Amino acid sequence: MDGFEGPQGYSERFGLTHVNFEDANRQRTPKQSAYFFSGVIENNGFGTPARHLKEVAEITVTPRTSKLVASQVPSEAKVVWDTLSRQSRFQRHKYHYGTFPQDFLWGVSSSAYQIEGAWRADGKGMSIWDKFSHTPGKVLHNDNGDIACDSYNKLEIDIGLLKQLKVTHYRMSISWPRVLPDGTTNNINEAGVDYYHRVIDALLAANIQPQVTLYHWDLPQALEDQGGWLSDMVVDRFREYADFLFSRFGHKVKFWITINEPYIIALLGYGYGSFAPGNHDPGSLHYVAGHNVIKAHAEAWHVYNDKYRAEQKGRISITLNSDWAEPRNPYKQEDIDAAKRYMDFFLGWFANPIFVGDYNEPMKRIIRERSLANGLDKSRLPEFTPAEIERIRGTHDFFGLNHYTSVLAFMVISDRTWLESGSNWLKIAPLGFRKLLKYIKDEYGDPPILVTENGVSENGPVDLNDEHRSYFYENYINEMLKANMTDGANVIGYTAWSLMDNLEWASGYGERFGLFYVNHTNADRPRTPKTSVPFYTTIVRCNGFPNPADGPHDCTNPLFSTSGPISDALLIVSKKRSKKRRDD
Ligand code: GBH
Repeated sequence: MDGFEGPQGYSERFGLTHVNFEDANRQRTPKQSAYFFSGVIENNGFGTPARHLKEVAEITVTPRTSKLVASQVPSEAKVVWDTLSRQSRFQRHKYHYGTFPQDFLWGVSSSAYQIEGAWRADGKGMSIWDKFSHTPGKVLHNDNGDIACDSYNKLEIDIGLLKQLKVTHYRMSISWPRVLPDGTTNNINEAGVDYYHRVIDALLAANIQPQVTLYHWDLPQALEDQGGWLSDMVVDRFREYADFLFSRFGHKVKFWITINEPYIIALLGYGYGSFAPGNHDPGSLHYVAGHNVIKAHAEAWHVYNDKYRAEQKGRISITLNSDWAEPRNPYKQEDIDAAKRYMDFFLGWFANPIFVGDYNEPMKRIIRERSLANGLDKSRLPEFTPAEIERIRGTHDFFGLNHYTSVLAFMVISDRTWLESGSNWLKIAPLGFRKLLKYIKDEYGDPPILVTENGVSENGPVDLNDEHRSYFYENYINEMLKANMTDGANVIGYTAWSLMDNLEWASGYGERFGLFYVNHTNADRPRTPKTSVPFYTTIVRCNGFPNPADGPHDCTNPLFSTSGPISDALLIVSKKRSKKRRDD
């Protein structure tokens, strides 16, 4: 039991049994480990594996008996850290059998600039990414999207890929300057409009529903020349562009996403400058850009709501990206506070105005304090007027979510035991996905959540045997199943990033996220399935992970399916692979 620990006195507790030293009777309470240890003794070891696993799984975390510091986190969502982050390693890794609701949407995603190419074809205008990628030194190897995957000319082939995947949905984006070359409805490029009609028609003919993003980062350069997202003129231009798209495509498209990842648009485009348009001003201007992105989104939503919804009967929302912040020590209040702060400044920056109303309080307070301390006379974070707050609040039909990776708070680092990928920012950490989904449920009013991106990359030599991608999809999707079945998060669909290898923005063609490999040195840009294609397809066809114990399931393709969790052997292989990539 807990006892006197030499120079540490009673502050360090080694006991299987908790002792209350403030109580005259020194009351003893067994800790969870006591039950566990007695089980080991009773079984004289670990028994048969299956039996042991089941017993351990049934141990629930008992509340701590010692006093906890009162929470400084003003959020209901902290329950995610209080519960899920304190799960035992075993509970966390437990595989979950089951399938998703019958009407679950399975998809795969891409974006215009990353795949289309045809950068000057048929009257298309320039975008900020055309200009940025043609500026030497901005993109790795000076890669650009001039040809990309040449999807502009490979419609039939790409539809074939989607059929092969058996997805029900395809998330794609429309290039604004392809349909409106100068960004305004004064000049309509009908050839560009036709192209998207052909894409959408081909999808519908194949019984695949299009999920169309209006803006996936390729702003018309003509609008950037007038200030881009730093100027509020863009709000009106975006409203007109959205109105135009609904009028032309709304009878065919029932899923709209206004804007992809405002966080990246604002911070990387206008703060760090590592993405187009390359504006470097960390501290201030990204908040201005973000402010206009939020207003533009809200205007597009209102146009649809007021003018088109009744007739077209579609759904429209925004896609936000967010890491999950895991407290480095889930029993330490400081670390939980740091995790909450990370979430407020990342997901909350955009989720709060849209799902709750106005920027969140911690962001407002911290940025104001720092701005004043720096001698500014007002906060670097712009303010919404009360009318704007109301106009923006509630402009969502679902919560579009892009999620890839997690970080450890207090210090923002990743856990070094997490598997690596082809992108240095992306560590494979399925555990964060479930928690993020539960957090969104708790923090933002239990919205229907549509996962609009999730995936993993590789770099270096081509190897079509991408076990790390199958491992990633299996485990992230399994965590999503737990969020859905165990935590009650209302997840309505899942979209894998990406259909095929494509231009990974500032990383060029060097990081490959595709289910299909694209040879970018071959003029035909041939597409070849990686081994993850049948793997993902099996999950789609099975609508999750039916328990093999319930008997054989038609959905599992005998050639490629695994009958349960991917084996540890495979895990080791992909560890080796990432080490090899580092050595290369
Ligand atoms: C998504 O962003 C994008 O929507 C999609 O277009 C993209 O292909 C996909 O992810 C994969 O990256 O250059 O090292 O500074 C996810 C958020 C934003 C993560 C940019 C990587 C660049 C890191 N991404 N970030 S770095």
